[in-house]
Amino acid sequence: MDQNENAALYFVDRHVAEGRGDKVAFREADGAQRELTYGRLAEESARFAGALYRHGVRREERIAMIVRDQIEFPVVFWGALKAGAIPVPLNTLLASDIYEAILNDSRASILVVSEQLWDVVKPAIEGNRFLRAVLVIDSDEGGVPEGTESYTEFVKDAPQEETVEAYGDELAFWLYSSGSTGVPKGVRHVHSSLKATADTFGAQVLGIREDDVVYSVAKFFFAYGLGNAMSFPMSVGATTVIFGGRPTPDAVFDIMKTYRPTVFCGVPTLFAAVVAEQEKKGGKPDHCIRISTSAGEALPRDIGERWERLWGSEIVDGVGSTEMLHIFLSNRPGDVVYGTSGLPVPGYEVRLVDEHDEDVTDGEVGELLVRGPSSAEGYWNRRSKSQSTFEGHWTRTGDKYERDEGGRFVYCGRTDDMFKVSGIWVSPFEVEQALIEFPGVLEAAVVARPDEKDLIKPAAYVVMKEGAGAPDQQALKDFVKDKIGMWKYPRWVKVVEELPKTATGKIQRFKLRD
Ligand code: 3SK
Repeated sequence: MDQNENAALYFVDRHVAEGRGDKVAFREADGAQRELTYGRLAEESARFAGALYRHGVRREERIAMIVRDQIEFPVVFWGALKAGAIPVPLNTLLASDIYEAILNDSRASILVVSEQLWDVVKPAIEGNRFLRAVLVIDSDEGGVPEGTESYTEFVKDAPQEETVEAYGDELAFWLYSSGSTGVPKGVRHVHSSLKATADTFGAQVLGIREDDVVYSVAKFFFAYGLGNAMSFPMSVGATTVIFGGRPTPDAVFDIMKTYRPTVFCGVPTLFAAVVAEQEKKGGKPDHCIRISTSAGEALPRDIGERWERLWGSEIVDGVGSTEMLHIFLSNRPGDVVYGTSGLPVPGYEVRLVDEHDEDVTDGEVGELLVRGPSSAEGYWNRRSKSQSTFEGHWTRTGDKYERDEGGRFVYCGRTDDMFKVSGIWVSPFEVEQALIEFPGVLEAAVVARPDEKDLIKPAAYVVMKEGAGAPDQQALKDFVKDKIGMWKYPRWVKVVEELPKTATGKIQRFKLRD
């Protein structure tokens, strides 16, 4: 790809010119189980671009998408890019009031919604002054809610438009990030960033190939899912299996058996649940996965090791961010050290700095800063937050890390999750890792809490594996004490049904502190 071209030329149109028109790009594993070839994607996205023009949509107008993982997602996303409009995929699990805030913030003029999500979206658009059309992706049964238009009718008979010229540095799409603190910010990405992540993590870490079949439990609306399931496979003409439903362990086993993915992209909570389920069933899973990736939250060592024993292939754990579009620090296939986030991805540089912005030495904890070709242009309408996050070429991640003797990066927690006990820093992540090694514990989250003398101590929330009863509190505390040190053990342990998490699986510890 010319660094100065519309990303849709490289990711979509090129495949037809290179003879991959009949190859399946996307295969649905649920719903109507449709397939979309590269050729049809090129045509249908050009038709969506034509329908946008016919409707009077101009360049840079925002096209909000509240669209499940289904084949219309890539059609709308690439169609908007072809027209020079800005697709804004939104998390499909949000509440009405958050949709209302985001739709107003983005001033999107078109909204595309999956019909299954209409009930939660409806109240969000009632007072909206910016939307000129709401398109509901309808099934064959026909009939869309009052005040909306049928997506099928919107694109019907529209001319297929040529992909508009665009600069690599030109804005292409936005993603809304709620981070681990919950306030969504519009993160603005440029055309060249999609190829930058495909050329770095996609090609040089994952080694994505044309004959791969990818399944990502992280959905398209997420930066992690967008790379895994869209730009990486589309950079080489591979196939993606898409599943709109909730990725339960049973659904994942079924997809592995039926659709035979070779690349599996998960998050730690899901890996933990799938491993626990496989251990309960006994035997080995039926699959042909050659490599798996994990992100969203550091992967506990124990989960990585148990997975590898059962699946016979590695999980490459890494860290990325919505601001950097994908993973910039990662383990490498054949050189995985579980419990670490590995090394910088080729093309990216990282630094660890103290509170005075001085580089820390190996073994000391510092904030992780990253520099690389896919950083966002900034946040929409958040000047001060943009200035404090994007410092010239460097982007602040808000993650605390230390570099071990081997030069690998070890996650210590979010900047605002770390706390001191008896004057010594405690990483909630380290305590959580120790807790999940205790028999019966599936997941854990640790936060700071003042004791009766108003001194800060760790408090733990644990989710137990199915069928495991409540843990023996004293045994659990002693276990953590022995593993990681006297002062770090949780003084309080509460068993809960589930932990509050972002859509990528990051634990929202601030909700537990509240
Ligand atoms: O959280 C992560 O590690 C991540 C990875 C890739 C893309 C986006 C994110 C947030």
